[in-house]
Amino acid sequence: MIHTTRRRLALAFTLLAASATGLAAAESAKPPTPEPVTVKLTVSDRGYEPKSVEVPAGVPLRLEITRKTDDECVGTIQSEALAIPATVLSTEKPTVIELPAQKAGEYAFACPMAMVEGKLVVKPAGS
Ligand SMILES: [Cu+2]
Repeated sequence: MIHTTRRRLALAFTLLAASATGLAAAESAKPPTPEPVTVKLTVSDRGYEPKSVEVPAGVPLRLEITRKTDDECVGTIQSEALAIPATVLSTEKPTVIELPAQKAGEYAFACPMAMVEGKLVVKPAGS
């Protein structure tokens, strides 16, 4: 009797191990998440530099924004198109804003009063 129970347990463990292996295989078969593309921007009272940046579609983006102005409004960035809420930029070090992969198109960003404006031009992959 005990012997049978042990066998059943052993079988259960074997099945468990097999399904875990199957899961691991499915996991590694998934395409790797692409590395984010870093976009470096500077904002001063003259505006964003560069004013327009081309990035590839379908890869996460990492905005690194250096603030060179004490102006409170210009020192704040927001974008409805990119779903960036009003974000006060650091004057000490670049502010990093992570964005998910975007579809091809143009995405504007600006300070809250739109005194300075810039845009991301997202190009279809392979173009
Ligand atoms: Cu402004």
